[in-house]
Amino acid sequence: MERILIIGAAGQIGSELTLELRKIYGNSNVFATDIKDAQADIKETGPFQLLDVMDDKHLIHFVIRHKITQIYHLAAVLSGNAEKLPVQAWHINMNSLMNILEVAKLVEEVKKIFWPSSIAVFGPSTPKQMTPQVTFMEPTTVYGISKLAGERWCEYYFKRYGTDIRSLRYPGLISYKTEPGGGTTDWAVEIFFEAVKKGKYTCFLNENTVQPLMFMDDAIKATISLMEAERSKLDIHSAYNICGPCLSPGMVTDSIRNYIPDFAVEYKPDFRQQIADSWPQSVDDSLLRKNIGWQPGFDLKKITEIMLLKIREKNNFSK
Ligand code: AKB
Repeated sequence: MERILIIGAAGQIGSELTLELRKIYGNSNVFATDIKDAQADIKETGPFQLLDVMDDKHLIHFVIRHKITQIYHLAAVLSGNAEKLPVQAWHINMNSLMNILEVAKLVEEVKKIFWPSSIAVFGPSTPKQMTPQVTFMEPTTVYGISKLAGERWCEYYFKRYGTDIRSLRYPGLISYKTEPGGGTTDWAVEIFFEAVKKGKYTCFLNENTVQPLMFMDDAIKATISLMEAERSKLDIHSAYNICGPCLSPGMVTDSIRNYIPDFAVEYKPDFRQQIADSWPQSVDDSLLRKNIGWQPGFDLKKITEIMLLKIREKNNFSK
């Protein structure tokens, strides 16, 4: 029987992944934790506890006490926020991962770990279109450097200690349940919320900046499939490329205008423009497709319909 620990259960991915994992493994077997309070559905459907992944002693006690067999470590300082406090962001992103890797090494019952990487591992010298799985990686952001170092550490623990760590280089994730905070792809969520709430949006990237994105349901499906895949089928023990639709703010604006014709968008690029310009515009995820049969199910049209509908429901807007 699996007993799963989620770190970062109140965040954008955790708030949805926790509920999906509870459906599969049973509510009482999925332990949601975060350093902040979680949404009511997370607390009402199963165990929730405040836990700081930086506190290694508390972490290892928690894992032993609850007989944890799998850990999903989702907590991180994202790209935009990390540039504001680089040393602190490095400390949090790296030391939290090292704490998890050490727990997995020391506690025999822990069999598998999921830790997200990101398209931020790539940099200006990386080919921008259909970025290959293995390529130049010279990230210029502290978040990207921490994710790339994290990938190397994951592979190191796999080779040296046999630790079973699985990871995806997530693109920007689009979701309506919990908004992201401090990333360079946050516009792809904000734009839908502002369209519904205000009918206008000021975008921090320029109109034609294309970024690899993905709808949250696809990200959750890929994550669980990767974790359930037979280890012998996996060629990668650092992190797999993964990609959904590749979109610019202009393309998303046009799609929203099919439903809200007078939606007004202004472009005021800030420091995140330079980060976006250093990242890929599309990513080759053929190895993940081959290894676990991955395929995205949501294109821009579907994403727009669902986002607008769900945000209206959430805000009790009838328009
Ligand atoms: C960010 O923008 O920092 C994240 C990411 C692509 O990892 N959404």
